[in-house]
Amino acid sequence: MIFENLPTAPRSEELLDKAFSRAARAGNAKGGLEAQQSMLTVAVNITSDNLENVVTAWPDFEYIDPFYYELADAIVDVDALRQSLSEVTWASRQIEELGREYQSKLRKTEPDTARKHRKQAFARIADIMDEIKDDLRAVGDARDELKTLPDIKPDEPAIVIAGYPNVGKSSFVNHVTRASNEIAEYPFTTRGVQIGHVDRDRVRYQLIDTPGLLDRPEDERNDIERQAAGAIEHLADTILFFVDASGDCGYPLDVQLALRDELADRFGDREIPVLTICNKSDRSTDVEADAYMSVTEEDGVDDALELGVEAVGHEPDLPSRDA
Ligand SMILES: Nc1nc2c(ncn2[C@@H]2O[C@H](COP(=O)(O)OP(=O)(O)O)[C@@H](O)[C@H]2O)c(=O)[nH]1
Ligand SMILES: [Mg+2]
Repeated sequence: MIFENLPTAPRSEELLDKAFSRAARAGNAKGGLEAQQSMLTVAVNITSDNLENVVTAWPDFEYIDPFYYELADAIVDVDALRQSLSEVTWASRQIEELGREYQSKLRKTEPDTARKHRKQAFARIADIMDEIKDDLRAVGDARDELKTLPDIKPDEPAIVIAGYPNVGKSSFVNHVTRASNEIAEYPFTTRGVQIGHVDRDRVRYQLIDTPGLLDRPEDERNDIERQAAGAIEHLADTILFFVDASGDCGYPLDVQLALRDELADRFGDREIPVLTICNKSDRSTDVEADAYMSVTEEDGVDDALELGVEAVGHEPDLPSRDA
């Protein structure tokens, strides 16, 4: 996952403390003018390098998969984040430039004057660090939040499981993926997202159960959920819409079918098939569906999965053995 390995962003004060204490040590090792010069070099390098590293660790939002972009944007304000990142870049360059300016002032001066210049340079570095204090904090917070995104791979074919609560979505994902199942938690739903994997003809398919996203009508979702559901549109290759014709799940069948039609409209525009899977066939099959199954009775489950896999219509681009 692209946000998984982002390093923590240092706080302004923290980075400044580190830079100045290393600078003091470097100064102690020498004397006179040279001490001032190496103090300046160390303080400039530590601050500007660390700031630069904060920024380069991030992927370029221009080029990331739209799925990740929208998902990230559901959790943090990506525009604001990019602005903060560019402020940090600005600060890094500003400090480098300041370093060059003061190094030339330190050339051929009395140690006392050099010391004054060096102190002035440190004060200006501290000012710059203070100016981007909030940006560094925002970048650090964004990193902490995005790090927890589940390991969904936009380039692997994805079968998204939708349907009202209690229709058997999790039971299905658990059943067909068994031990390979992982539970990840989206920050915008406390219920956890389950991602399972199945392999067919050397292609790995992701099965994604999305509680809170595709389990109720659009107008009942909050902004974050709506945006996250939008991200799913970039991801899904097929939607398996589960219905419980018995209504045991707590939602009447017509209400369930209305949600299915809403999704079919929306995903149909993107040519993503929405298949109706009647689960709990041990209770009722009284609905027109593409497949009937009972997860608990282990009846028809593999056929339903196979239907989803076929609907993906994925052209397997197998990794070349010579590569
Ligand atoms: N009778 C019956 N119950 C089922 C079937 N599949 C799941 N359930 C039950 O329905 C309930 C809700 O299942 P769950 O997988 O949590 O639904 P989800 O909310 O859609 O993820 C659980 O008690 C399951 O044991 C089935 O095929 N038949
Ligand atoms: Mg569930």
